[in-house]
Amino acid sequence: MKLISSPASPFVRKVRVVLHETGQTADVEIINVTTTPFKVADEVLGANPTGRIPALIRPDGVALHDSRVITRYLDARAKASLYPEARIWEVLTLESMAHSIMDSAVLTFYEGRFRTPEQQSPEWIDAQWGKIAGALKVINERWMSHLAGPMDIGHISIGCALAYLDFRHDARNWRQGVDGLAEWYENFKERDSMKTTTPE
Ligand SMILES: N[C@@H](CCC(=O)N[C@@H](CS)C(=O)NCC(=O)O)C(=O)O
Repeated sequence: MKLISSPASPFVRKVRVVLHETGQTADVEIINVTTTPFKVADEVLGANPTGRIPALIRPDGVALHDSRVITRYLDARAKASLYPEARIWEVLTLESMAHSIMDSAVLTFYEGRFRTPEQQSPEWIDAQWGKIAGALKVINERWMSHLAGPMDIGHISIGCALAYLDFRHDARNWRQGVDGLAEWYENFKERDSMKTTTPE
């Protein structure tokens, strides 16, 4: 299989962490591409008409996207139980919250990278950060017992979202006021799957 990738993408990283955690790294060739919302790489468009990464090309040539579909496919392929039936709605909600954090964080980064200073909106950037901060507060208040339990896709998604905040939005100091979550992440980031997928 081929994974259309970029090391900096938190969505790609999530897929790569799942590959490591489920013992499937040898089955996938990582194809790193340079792609932006304005200039989408051909390999990306060929695999995903909406021009986003990651996309996973299966041996039969079928391309899967987005990252949530890919990780669910990989979990089923490895029978890894990252989507436990007994708590599936909680797991999917936690995964969704992590994706909302990643969406806001990526869009905020794009605002600075791809738009001119005149086009950039500080109000919009603050609103995006407000969504992130609100989600972190709720996770810290209500989800720590889940995060203390056996690892599922929720843990991996939150771990990759927090890693991206460190990577692109370090100056925002997301740890402030969410001590439990910050402490949890200090352990999570030491996993081999996280260390080996750290963007340079
Ligand atoms: N919901 C998608 C989001 C993927 C996504 O936004 N990827 C970014 C890279 S981090 C991208 O390809 N952006 C290009 C664009 O928005 O045109 C997923 O989970 O795979």
